[in-house]
Amino acid sequence: MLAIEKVILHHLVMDYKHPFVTSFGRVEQKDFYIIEVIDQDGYSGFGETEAFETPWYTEETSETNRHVIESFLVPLVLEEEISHPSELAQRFQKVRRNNMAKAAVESAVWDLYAKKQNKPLYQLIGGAKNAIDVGVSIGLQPSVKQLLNVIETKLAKGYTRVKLKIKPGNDVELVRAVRKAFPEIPLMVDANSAYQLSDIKTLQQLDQFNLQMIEQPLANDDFVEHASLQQQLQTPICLDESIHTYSDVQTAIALESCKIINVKMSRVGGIKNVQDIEDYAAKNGIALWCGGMLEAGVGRAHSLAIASLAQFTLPADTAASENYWERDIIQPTVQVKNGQVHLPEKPGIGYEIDREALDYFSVEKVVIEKK
Ligand code: OSB
Ligand code: MG
Repeated sequence: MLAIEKVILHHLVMDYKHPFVTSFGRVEQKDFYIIEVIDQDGYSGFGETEAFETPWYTEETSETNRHVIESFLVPLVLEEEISHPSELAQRFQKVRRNNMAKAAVESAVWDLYAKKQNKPLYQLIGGAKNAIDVGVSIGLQPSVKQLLNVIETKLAKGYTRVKLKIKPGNDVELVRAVRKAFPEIPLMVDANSAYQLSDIKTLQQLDQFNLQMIEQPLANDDFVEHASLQQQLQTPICLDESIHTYSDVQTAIALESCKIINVKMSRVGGIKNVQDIEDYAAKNGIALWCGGMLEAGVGRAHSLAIASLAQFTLPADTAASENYWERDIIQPTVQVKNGQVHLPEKPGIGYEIDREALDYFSVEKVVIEKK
């Protein structure tokens, strides 16, 4: 039994080394919370809020995460003991949506539980491998020349697949230039919902570039239109923003809206929901892979754990710490060698929290104790 006695919200602000630009906007810093859950025996588990400061990617923001966690989720965690972290998804169901808030707390409890079991989290959740193939997601660049340079640097670091962000006006010719410079690399594109079905002529032109997939071309609730687009495209469609729940996965598979799903632990509300989705995807032969939220080290460690599940067969967007940060908040930091991250074998997320770094980036600390 876990009896959580105290929850600390470490409010941090960290600057990215480089701004990350997508079709929906630009991210320059991460203003977020590390959730620390502490139990009666003094063990700590850690989770990370992954919403951005603006609601362009999903409806959640860092501030809504804090509100929902502080006012609703922490009381639900403190009110009753927990026999297993997989119970929390059910306990949190009375709070509608707010998946990123739920995931931050739920994943912290999984870390705590795994530490008490003295097991690496990836093993506890049934991970099937201890080395993760890693690709890199590259934001929109000011020019094609700069983009080609960035790709060159990333390939030199060993990443096994390159993902390009696209948007209307920065698509066919951009991908053509990249393909010309790098004819053989595993390549994919991500539109972050920037297109409509009426843009089909443009999207069909991407079929000539041998892309692994095109991620989220249409709006986040366009299951029917994605299905129609997929019928008229050779390139597999991968859904990202559309998938928030198990039933979204059922809908996407039933309608044939995609062939591949990008799973983010935070977007689907935690690790238990990832396990359920993985189970369903395996039964239905849908390939999964682990996406990224430009997380700091704690969220990234959780992402890497889910990327170890058997149905996650394509390279993850879990680049190394140094891809984002001058200084990360875990020790060791995430390293990519020969295109892979080797999962740490220590208990829980397997990376230590760098308490000095946590203090360095901290702007506020909210402590909530069991009454
Ligand atoms: O669509 O996967 C996405 C970054 C911010 C918001 C959405 C997305 C992304 C990425 C980067 O593609 C993934 C990463 O490097 O963490
Ligand atoms: Mg995406």
